[in-house]
Amino acid sequence: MASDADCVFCRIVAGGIPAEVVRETERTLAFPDVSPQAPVHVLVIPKDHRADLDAVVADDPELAGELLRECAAVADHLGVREAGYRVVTNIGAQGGQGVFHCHLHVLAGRQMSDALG
Ligand code: IU
Repeated sequence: MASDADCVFCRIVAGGIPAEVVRETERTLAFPDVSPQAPVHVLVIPKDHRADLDAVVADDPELAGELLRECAAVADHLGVREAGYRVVTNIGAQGGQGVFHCHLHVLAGRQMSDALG
């Protein structure tokens, strides 16, 4: 499905919900998380609707690679790549996913704990 009218991230892609664009490619968009958990907290998403990274890897591994490259590009763009950053993606309800449109969290700007949940 290219777009889901009920999906909040599809509505951001379509421009129906405003978001500051941090980076954009033909197939990806990066914008700040509305509830930042670190000084830098950006979400990198595919523009087409995909439920999670698992679905992207299964359907379009090249896009999965592009999403990961975009995380590094966001870190570069925001000047945190050298200091270090964290990339997290939650998959499924038990994985802690709340929005069911694939997104990679890019977190930086503070020391990350070694706890992984
Ligand atoms: P999760 O991995 O699905 O749990 O993360 C969803 C994230 O989406 C969470 O950090 C929210 O703050 C964020 N978010 C957002 O940035 N804008 C929105 O309109 C909504 C959620 I709804």
